[in-house]
Amino acid sequence: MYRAILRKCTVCSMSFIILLSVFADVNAQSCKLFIENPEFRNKKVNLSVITEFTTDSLTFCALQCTDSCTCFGFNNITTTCRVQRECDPAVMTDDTGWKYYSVNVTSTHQDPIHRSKNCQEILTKGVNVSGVYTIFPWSDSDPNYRPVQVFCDMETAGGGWTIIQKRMGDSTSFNRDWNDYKIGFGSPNDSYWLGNDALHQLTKTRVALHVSLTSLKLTTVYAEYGNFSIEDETNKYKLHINGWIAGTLDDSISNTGLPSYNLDEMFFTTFDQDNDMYPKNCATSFGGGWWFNACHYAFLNGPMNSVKWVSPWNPPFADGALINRTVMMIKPL
Ligand SMILES: [Ca+2]
Repeated sequence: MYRAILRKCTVCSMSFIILLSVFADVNAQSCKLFIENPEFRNKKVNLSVITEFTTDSLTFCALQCTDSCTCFGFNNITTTCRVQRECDPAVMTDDTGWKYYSVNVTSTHQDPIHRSKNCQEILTKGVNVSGVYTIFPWSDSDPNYRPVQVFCDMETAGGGWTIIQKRMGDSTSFNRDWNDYKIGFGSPNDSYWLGNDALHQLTKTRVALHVSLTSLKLTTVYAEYGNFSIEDETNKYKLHINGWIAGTLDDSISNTGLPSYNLDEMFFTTFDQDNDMYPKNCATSFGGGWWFNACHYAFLNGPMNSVKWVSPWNPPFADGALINRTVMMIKPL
């Protein structure tokens, strides 16, 4: 189905300042490309507004431009989206932060964001704003081919990071079954797990892993590893991780000093599939899927805002009730 959608997409050019192409209207099997109108910068158009709402995602805003919409405005200061029937410069007023995008119907070249395999590719195509983007981890000849929505961090340590795990509060449970972890769950705008199948695909070539934890006092600490990969489902998404290369956190995952807590070479375990080295099931005992040994000193998927979240990253975090947010992200080396 997705391949059919792609072929219906307009082939696009990169003539102006920014291109934003989205899988708008997946159900309607169409694809739109938008071009920014520089003359509308820091202006707000005051007629023909279909809807206005708050969002921090430019992509999500673009997705709302369907049917009678020919242009939309996005204000990254007030995080406001305006979907409009038309954008008439005769009725605009000064208002800081707005950019306007129009549907492009005349372009002839390949759109740059489409078909990007990961956030690093999107960055190298000149898009350097953090946010939600669509990536294509699989080639279009692969039977698993599908677009995947991710949050790209374009700022930390040079940018180009594809976020594979993000936790922003307790709205999304991470105590999920095998299939949920296989496919992925949650929302890239909020908390999510990318999905183990996509993670396998994205780590077939060498990537770095950047893990960060933010405390309740909003202090962020991190660890970075130079080798991170996940095998496929046949091999139970076996983890390979080593090569701590930087960070304000010590290595609590690959070489902890306690062999039964080292997670390198471990299989993935969920409450409904026990592949760990513990007589019981670590995922059941600790409340989330992970590459447990027997069991762990590092576990990013525990029950948020709870003392039941044991050793998110120990030391210094022996207790998950101290954690405000977490991020795991990868980038090709
Ligand atoms: Ca077990």
